[in-house]
Amino acid sequence: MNKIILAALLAAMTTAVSAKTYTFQQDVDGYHGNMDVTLYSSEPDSSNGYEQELSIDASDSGSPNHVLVRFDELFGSAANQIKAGETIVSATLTLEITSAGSGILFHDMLMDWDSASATWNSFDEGVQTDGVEAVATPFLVIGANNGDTNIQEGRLVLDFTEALRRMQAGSVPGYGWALLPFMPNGTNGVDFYSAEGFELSTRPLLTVEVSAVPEADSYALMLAGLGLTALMARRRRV
Ligand SMILES: [Ca+2]
Ligand SMILES: [Ca+2]
Ligand SMILES: [Ca+2]
Repeated sequence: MNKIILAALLAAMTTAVSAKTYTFQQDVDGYHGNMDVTLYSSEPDSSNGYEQELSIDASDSGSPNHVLVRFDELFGSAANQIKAGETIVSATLTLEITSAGSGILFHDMLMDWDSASATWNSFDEGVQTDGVEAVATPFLVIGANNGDTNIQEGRLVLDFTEALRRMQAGSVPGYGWALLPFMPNGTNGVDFYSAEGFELSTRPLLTVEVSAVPEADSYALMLAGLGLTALMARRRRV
């Protein structure tokens, strides 16, 4: 193959790969797929999906709290959805922490749930990391197993690149994440604004950067162009 043509083709392909950033935040730009709820062992049958803040705590006045968070409708063909064939370059989850505290262990959920009905008892003593309700190993751990202020108030940005890649690959069912306290000493609760946070800008924010590769037909078009160029080059030589 002619080296100049090859260089031109590679340049065209490189230009065609473009970066794009999607953001998902409840009720912002038409997105409504974020759900979250605190499961209180102290109120085992009450559903609290409407609350403006969520709380992860090993001992909230003696009783643990678990939190569930999920983002649905991330993948699809709509303008503000991650398309098939787009490669996830990076992803972050931003939380607005309202009560500093011990820490959080993040686990992929394996059991389906809804924020309108999930309770401590509907999950049978909250969420177990048993490979049935949630994946055993946390994919992200922040803070420490003590009652200190390890997580500060304010904006917390977490690397969720692999979490989003697992969702896109379908290696997790897409039921979001369990946010669990360190047991038994994570007694300083970490609170943050929920999908119902009064100010939209304080709600959980998922930011996903992708690189978009050209569709198969645009490659075909480029190859057809290349073939034509090669043919013309050969004719000129005769
Ligand atoms: Ca909620
Ligand atoms: Ca359970
Ligand atoms: Ca606290």
